[in-house]
Amino acid sequence: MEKLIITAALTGAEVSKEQQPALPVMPDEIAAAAEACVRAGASIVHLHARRPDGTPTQDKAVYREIIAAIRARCDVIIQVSTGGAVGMTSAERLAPVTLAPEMATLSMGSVNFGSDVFLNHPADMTVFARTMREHGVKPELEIFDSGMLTTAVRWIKQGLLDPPVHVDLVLGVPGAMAATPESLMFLRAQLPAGATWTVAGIGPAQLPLGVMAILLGGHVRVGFEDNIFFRKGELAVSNAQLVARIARISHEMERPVATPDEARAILGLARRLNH
Ligand code: KMH
Ligand code: ZN
Repeated sequence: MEKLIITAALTGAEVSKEQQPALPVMPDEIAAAAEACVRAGASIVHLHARRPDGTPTQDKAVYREIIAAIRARCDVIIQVSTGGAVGMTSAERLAPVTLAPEMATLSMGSVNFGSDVFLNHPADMTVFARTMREHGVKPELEIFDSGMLTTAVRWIKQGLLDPPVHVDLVLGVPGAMAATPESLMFLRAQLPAGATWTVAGIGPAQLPLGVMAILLGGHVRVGFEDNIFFRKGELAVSNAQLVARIARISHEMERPVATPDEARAILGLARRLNH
């Protein structure tokens, strides 16, 4: 089994400092959190930007500042969000891809998202995929429901995505696929040939689905974007605390954790000279 890639989803677009006082929001906070997560075993950081007042933004200048601050502190695979926040335009969402990070997310369809709708029109999605290809950015395909995986398989056949793809199975968003072992097994059975995959369990599902992924040969995403608690009723003290627990469990299961360079090799990323 290949080494475990841990992604730290540090900030997200929805969680507030009121809900999680340790949420990193400003570029230097995000960079410090990224470094702590790398020390704990993360090899990818999934980034969302915020304005100083905490509201989400896809402003390229803010992403540039965050990425520079992270690179000044540590080596890690930078993955920017193109999901942004519900209601943003597709042009806004796409902006950080033009900074040519190593990876970016690509949502593979529309879905109810709590009391909102997370819209991903196929025409916009194809522009996202094409732009990532043009900038040498590897997409991580965000799969919130099973039809999105079917779309991914179709898009590979149509030449819109380059195999082998990397997939993130996001389970437990209210309105999308449930965070159950059965959901995970069902999706895993339909992965495109050669795909690498990670699991992002939402809320209390983060730990059990992460443990399943360790056992099944998948990879794991943790962090405040998806879950702010360490255990029931107890807030996590940091993103790194959540990373460290997954790394610890993986080590106990005799599955070593990948360094950023090892994760690059697993994901087929060419190391960039400016890292
Ligand atoms: N904030 C969600 C609406 C992504 O980063 O690509 C979408 C999201 C997915 O967070
Ligand atoms: Zn995200």
